[in-house]
Amino acid sequence: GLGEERAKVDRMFGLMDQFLKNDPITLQNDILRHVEYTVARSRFSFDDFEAYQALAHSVRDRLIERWHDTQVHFKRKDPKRIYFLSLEYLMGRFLSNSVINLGIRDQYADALSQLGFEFEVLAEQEGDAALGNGGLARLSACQIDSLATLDYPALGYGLRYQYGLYRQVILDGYQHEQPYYWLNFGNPWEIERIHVTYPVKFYGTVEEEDFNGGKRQVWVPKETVEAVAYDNPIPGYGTRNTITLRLWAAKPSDQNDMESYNTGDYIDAVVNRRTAETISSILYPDDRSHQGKELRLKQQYFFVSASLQDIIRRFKDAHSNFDDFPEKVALQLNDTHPSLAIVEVMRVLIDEEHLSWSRAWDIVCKIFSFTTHTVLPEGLEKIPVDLLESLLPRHLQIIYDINFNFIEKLKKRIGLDYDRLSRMSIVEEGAAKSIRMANLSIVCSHTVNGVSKIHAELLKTRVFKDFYELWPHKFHYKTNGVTQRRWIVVSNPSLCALISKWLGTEAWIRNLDLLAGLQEYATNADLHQEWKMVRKVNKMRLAEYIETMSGVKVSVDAMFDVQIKRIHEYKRQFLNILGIIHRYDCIKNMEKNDRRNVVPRVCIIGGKAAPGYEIAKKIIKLCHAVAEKINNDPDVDDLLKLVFIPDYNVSVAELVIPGADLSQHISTAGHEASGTGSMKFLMNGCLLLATADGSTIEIIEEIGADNMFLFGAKVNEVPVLREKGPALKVPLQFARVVRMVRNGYFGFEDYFKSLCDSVEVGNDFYLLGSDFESYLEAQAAADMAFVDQEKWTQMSILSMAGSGRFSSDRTIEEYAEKTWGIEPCRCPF
Ligand code: Z16
Repeated sequence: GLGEERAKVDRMFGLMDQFLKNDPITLQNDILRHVEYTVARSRFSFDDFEAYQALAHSVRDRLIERWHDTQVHFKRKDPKRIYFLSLEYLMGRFLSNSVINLGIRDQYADALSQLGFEFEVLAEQEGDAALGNGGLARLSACQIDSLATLDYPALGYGLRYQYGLYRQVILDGYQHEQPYYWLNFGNPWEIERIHVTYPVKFYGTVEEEDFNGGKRQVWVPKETVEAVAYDNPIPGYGTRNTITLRLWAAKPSDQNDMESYNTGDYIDAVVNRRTAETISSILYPDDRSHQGKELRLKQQYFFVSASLQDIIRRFKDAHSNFDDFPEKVALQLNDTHPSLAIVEVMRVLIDEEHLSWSRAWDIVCKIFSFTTHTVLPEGLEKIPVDLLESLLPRHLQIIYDINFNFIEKLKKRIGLDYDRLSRMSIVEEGAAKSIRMANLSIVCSHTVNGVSKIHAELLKTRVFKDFYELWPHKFHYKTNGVTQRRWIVVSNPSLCALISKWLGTEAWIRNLDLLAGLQEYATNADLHQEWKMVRKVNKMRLAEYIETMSGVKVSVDAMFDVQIKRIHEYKRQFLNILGIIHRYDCIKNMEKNDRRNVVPRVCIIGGKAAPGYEIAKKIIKLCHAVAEKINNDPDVDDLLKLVFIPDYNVSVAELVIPGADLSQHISTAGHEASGTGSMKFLMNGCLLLATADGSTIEIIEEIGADNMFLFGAKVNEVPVLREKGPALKVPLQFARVVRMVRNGYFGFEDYFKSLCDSVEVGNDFYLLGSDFESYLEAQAAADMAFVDQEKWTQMSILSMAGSGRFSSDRTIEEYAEKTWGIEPCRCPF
């Protein structure tokens, strides 16, 4: 019986130690064994990539061991679990992060060097796991790392796209997208679970059926696709806990086509089966526009249905009463992308588990929490009703019922204010009826979180004002954070060593607040010297990369000024480029003698544009056109360089961020929900040039405005400025640099016309013109500070020392305590 089983597991736990040893000899044997038997190359002859593969498999074995122990432990303790639902994860490379979190990086490095290999070189063989677009997806990855490190009983669910985010290739300065078929060379970091599969159904009709003397609705689906689990073990740092990131892949199901086989249509039937796989094959590359495509809706439901079957199966293994569900299960919706989960839980509880509507609704209202990542209305997802009706007819009915109940209750609270009722309705009426996924998520979640303080303010006063007034208790925020394991320990090993040396401990890797201990050394001459050394080495590495990627030679004595993030009008890369043009123009118009006073700069821009986002693509082209002119102008020489780094992704970020002196976060105030890039730069001692937007506002509170270069209109000034329209004051210098672009100074004047139009007075929605003067002032202040290297170094140290609050560990602890109600569950040993 159960008791016996328990006793057996207890006995095994007692006996268990690590099976796998980590001394250099064992590791060498292990790697060579994998070369020969896993990679199937001769152990006397293999190249760097094959060495990487063998090394990865050796690490994988160690991950699996701890992962098994953690799963057994969770199962025995049966704690309340957090299920993190996200359609996107930007994990980047696994190797370095894994060995560091496992605590065996140095052992591997030793073992490899005795075999004649360098760990770093092999680590670079790995391609990024790029199953997401931008900040939202990288946030999921950072949070997963924190969930593992803090011992939370967590499981992340996602989709195993075969095509990750496209590879950006630049031809003649234009962006081209190439498919990124990342599984080409195998993926040692996942474990295919051929027995963990669930059928996912689509289409069909809803029929009425007799039931218990009454009637009930049943869904008769028409198509079935099989979901197969791929588990990615996620090791925590400084703990044995290793949690699961479970990604679903779509496979054809045998339930569909029995009939066609019988009718002799064998070939067509087999060809048709393959279309099932397209569901999980491609990541949508738009980070916020939603086109209402059927395939996207299929992906969302496929994801939701498989994850919930898995969650409910796990619950039922140990429990028989669904009233206990909220004590064991918390579901986190990462944006609205997985919000069909709400409807699916209702459907399963009512139609399959035969709970009453009100019991099911009670449960739903206790388990979901929702985090939103935007303030832009175009970022809010809507699903066309006719799409839902054909793909998921029963779900549409349930949404209507939820909405009906909601609106009836609402009428009792607010009366017949039809404007407000229609704004708050889950269903948007109109020519093309649609479902507002944000409204659905708010109505059915117990908590709605924003991602920074200002973001939550905007949600409460603008975007979701109506809902806030109805349910003020639901609205909260958890300021985003990033993991210091990847963004310092993995990506900046020399800074990591320096911090540990000066703090006299490595404890900051699990408790980032300890960085504040460096504040007292901010003017220490020895620290300054070591600090500058570390920074210089990182800049040299970046300079080398720039030269190989773009052929441009840059001086490491120049200020490295970086803006890397998705290309968006609201992020204002165009403002950055216009500032660079202004700088160029000034240098050109200067007396030769005065040029000695110019602070040399290397301006670095990188980022992807959504394939259909015309203006964003023009910004990329402009960057190249301007770079071409500046970089080849002998008048300018080393005083100014501009480089575009192609194919920006997680591993490029790991290389660029440690080498940056200054980074730009210059969104129009009120548009960046949080921004997480700034936190990574801060941790690496890079100074920020920024607007008071998103989490920058909280960064100011931590490190002080004196240690940053702030500029631009404030959140509350933006609507006032927009109000002014054509009467808005714009500096002459701005008109001048825009005119240079417009008149073909950099060529391609026809192509750049619409870009220039977008910032003309009266049309300048993102207020580039009205912020320009103050932007130039902030840039001048940065130049001034850079000249005084002691001052700069002090600001740099204080930036890093003040970054403790922006660890995702802090974010996750807040979620765990305030939103999810979960506790750590630490695997023994
Ligand atoms: C995304 O990356 C974000 C918002 C959104 O609606 C869609 C995508 Cl793909 C970003 C925000 O723009 C950024 O401010 C924030 O830091 C990030 O999500 C994580 O919360």
